[in-house]
Formats: sequence, structure tokens, C-alpha cells
Amino acid sequence: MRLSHLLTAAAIVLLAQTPSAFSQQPASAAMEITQAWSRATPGGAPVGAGYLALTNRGAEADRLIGGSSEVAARVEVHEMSMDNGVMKMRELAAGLEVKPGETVTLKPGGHHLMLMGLKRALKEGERFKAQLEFARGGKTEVEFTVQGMGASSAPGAMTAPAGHNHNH
Ligand SMILES: [Cu+2]
Repeated sequence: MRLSHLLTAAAIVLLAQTPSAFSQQPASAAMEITQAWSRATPGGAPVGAGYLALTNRGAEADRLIGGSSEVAARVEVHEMSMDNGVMKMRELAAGLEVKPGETVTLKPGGHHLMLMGLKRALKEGERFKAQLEFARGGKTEVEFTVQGMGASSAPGAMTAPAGHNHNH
């Protein structure tokens, strides 16, 4: 299956990263945040996007309701949907629920974080900080890694469609 293949590739990349990659853990909540990435934006772009995977290790459901970032005026949780054959997005007013034991992945074409009022262009290879807010768990600091403009998945998995892999 394509999805499981991508997830496996992402997991391998995470294992290969430095220990600091595992430090994006909420202090108070049971929500595990991994694979936080964003896409480079052209100069003057008013918005950017953030993607990540949320795994609920706790016993209670929680909801991602929004956040803030040093690079944007505000951060919203968006969903994509088809409306008469046209892809549209809108803010999830009630937030994005993650049930106990569940992993929800925010990715291009699906749920995503919208960086509204982008203060500057996001450049490939840089990192920026954001604070995510959960209904139960409160606020959590996360660092996003900026991928290229054409990136479609978390670091490492994006090279798969081009037939490139990192098996040596
Ligand atoms: Cu959006």
C-alpha cells in the first residue's frame, strides 16, 4: 500500500535524525507531534502551510484548535473538501480531533495548518517555531522544517515519486 510505504519511509528518516527530533513533546499533554514540516513560499505570498502527524498517547480525545508562529499573524486549522468538483478549504471551527491511540496526519490535500498573514517568505532548508494549541493539552512548541515548494510529504518520503530512494 502506498500510504504505509510512505509512513515507513518517514519512520526511517525519523530514526536517522538527531535526538533533538524527538524533543517536540508537549510537557503537559499526551499528544505526540512528529514530522512537522512546511513548504517554501514565493516572496510576497500571504499564507503558508504547516503539516505534521499527531499521535494521541493519552486516554482522552483531544483537539488541535489553532496556534501561533513567529512567521505568521495567526495559525488556523484547515480542512480541504470537494465542492462541485472544486477543491476548497475552510477553517475547522471546532478543531481537529485526535482520539486515544489514533494518529492523524496533516498533509497537502488534506487537513493542514494555515499560516495566515505570513510575515516573510519561507525558505527551503530553514526552520521556524510555532506554538500549537490543544483543547485539553494546552499549548505546545513545535519546530517546522521547510521543504521545497514542490514537496508533497514529510522529509524523506517526498523523493519516492521520482524513483529515488535511500537504500544503500
Ligand atoms: Cu488552508
